[in-house]
Amino acid sequence: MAAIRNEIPLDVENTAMGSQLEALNQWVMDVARLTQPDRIQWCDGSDTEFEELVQQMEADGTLLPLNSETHPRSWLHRSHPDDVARVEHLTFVCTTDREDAGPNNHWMAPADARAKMDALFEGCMRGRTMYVIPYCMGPIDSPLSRCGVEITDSPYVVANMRIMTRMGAAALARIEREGSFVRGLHSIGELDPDRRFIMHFPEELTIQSYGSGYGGNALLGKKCHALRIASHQARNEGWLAEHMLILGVENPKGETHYIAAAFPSACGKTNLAMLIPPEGYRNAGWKVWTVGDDICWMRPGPDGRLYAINPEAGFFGVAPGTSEKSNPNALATIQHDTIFTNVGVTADNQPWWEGLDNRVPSIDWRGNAYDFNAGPAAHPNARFTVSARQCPSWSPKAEDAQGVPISAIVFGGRRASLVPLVFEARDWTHGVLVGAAMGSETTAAATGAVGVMRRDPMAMKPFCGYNFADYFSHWLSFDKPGAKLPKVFHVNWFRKGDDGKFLWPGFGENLRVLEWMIGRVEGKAAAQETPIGALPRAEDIHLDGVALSDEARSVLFGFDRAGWQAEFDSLAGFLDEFGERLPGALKEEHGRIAAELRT
Ligand code: SAT
Ligand code: MN
Repeated sequence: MAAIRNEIPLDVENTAMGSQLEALNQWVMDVARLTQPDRIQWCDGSDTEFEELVQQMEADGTLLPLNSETHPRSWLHRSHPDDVARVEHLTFVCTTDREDAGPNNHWMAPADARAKMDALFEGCMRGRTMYVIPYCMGPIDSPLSRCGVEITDSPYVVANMRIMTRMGAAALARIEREGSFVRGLHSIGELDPDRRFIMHFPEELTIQSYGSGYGGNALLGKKCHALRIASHQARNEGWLAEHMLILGVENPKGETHYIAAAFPSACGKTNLAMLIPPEGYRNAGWKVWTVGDDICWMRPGPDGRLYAINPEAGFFGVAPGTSEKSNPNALATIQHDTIFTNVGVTADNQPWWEGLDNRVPSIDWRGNAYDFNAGPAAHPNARFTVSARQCPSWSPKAEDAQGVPISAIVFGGRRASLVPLVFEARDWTHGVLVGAAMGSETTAAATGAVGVMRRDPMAMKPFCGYNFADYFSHWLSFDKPGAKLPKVFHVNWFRKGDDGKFLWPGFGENLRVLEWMIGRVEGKAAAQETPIGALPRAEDIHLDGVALSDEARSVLFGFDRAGWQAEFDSLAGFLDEFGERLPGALKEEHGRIAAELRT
């Protein structure tokens, strides 16, 4: 222990130390005893601290500076080639009772998990610096926000957490005031896939992550805290922690409706959140405002509506596919002060990825000379980390302590067949079933096969920190007297035609679908009732200027009864996995629609 130089800024060293900071200090000391770092650095979130970290990472090659004329203060980080995505098979929820984690999670008994992790963490920070990162998820003065402290031995994690959260002195002050915080312990360890675990102890508000330096495995404020642990807190405290973007749609009259939308990872949440209206809409005065691109915390306000905040302060977005066409706002956002992970670079050292433009890169994400036949220049899950404030469409309401009122909740996934462009749930209970029934083809955001259809309720399969059956009950519980709940919709931007091509143009044109939803919320837009919900006919949506084939029209706005019967049969099997714990109301809703489909 003599080797540890404890650099505690702020009041912690003084007698004014609050009891919560004492508890924090004690935990930090316990972790230091276990992990044996050479030094401890308490992060204050300042510019100076960031500059020093960057200098050190430039010196040791962790960060490679990019072209400073085209991309000032931007860097490339190459992760270990075996450490490029979330590892769901190594992610555990460790509740006392296995049933509390549910069939949707990998489970380990807390004592076993602790023993396993203690053995991994023992002495793992020798020769390294241990960083203590106090952070706040959500606007620093919002009652909806929650704090945490991440301890890590990765300066790359510190730099990313500084962008993704409100990190440093203000968060520490809130922790002292509030008393409770989520404890996250992280070490990159040896970056050995066989010595890698992401453990959650929701009952203790604790996270332990070892052996990965990548994204959701390592930036513990994100999926581990803001979804897995927060979903558990939210259930106890009467709110919702969801894998949703939040956007505001402003109409030409200057009225703004906020929409929260759940899609699995790498299904276009960032693109939708930063949508630029098609030209005709732009000229008429429509605007889209970005509040968040990945996570949404919502709770009922005094007027009975759901109010939402984005707990994050930055975007950890998928780079491949991001272009002037798909997402001009994202591209504008990442022109400076951005950390790129696992992208390729051009001969003049600009970041490059598939889908950006037609230049030919010179070096791939592993650092090898680019060879078209050797695979993509950027890893399919390559990412950018950037402050949300740099986004041209960043909403002035995004920092609002009270959050924004939600008019509509949207569920969606990648479905090549069956599922139409959009439909509206009949009521809240039906909406919960629509969310629970979500399915999507898997993407590169997690390791494993890509393109396999799996059930991903509310896009929370990898992120719900407790039994899905209880989660569905929690969702249903919001429907109570006085509640003014949002309307619930389902969308599918990914429907394919017989030729295997997407039928809907997507991107900015998706505003047409959002406009129809708002029309439904305001009681102005028409639809046709079907057993699965209210579907717009092609004439109910403004499609002027969109070239759609007859096939596209009939499929995107069509209802395939036989196909839906089969879907509901398969859904019954999925719901049965939750046994007796599944809320009866959901089972009844399923039965009601299944019966309607048969008549
Ligand atoms: O790596 S992350 O979990 O942060 C990204 C994602 O899967 O959405
Ligand atoms: Mn996500």
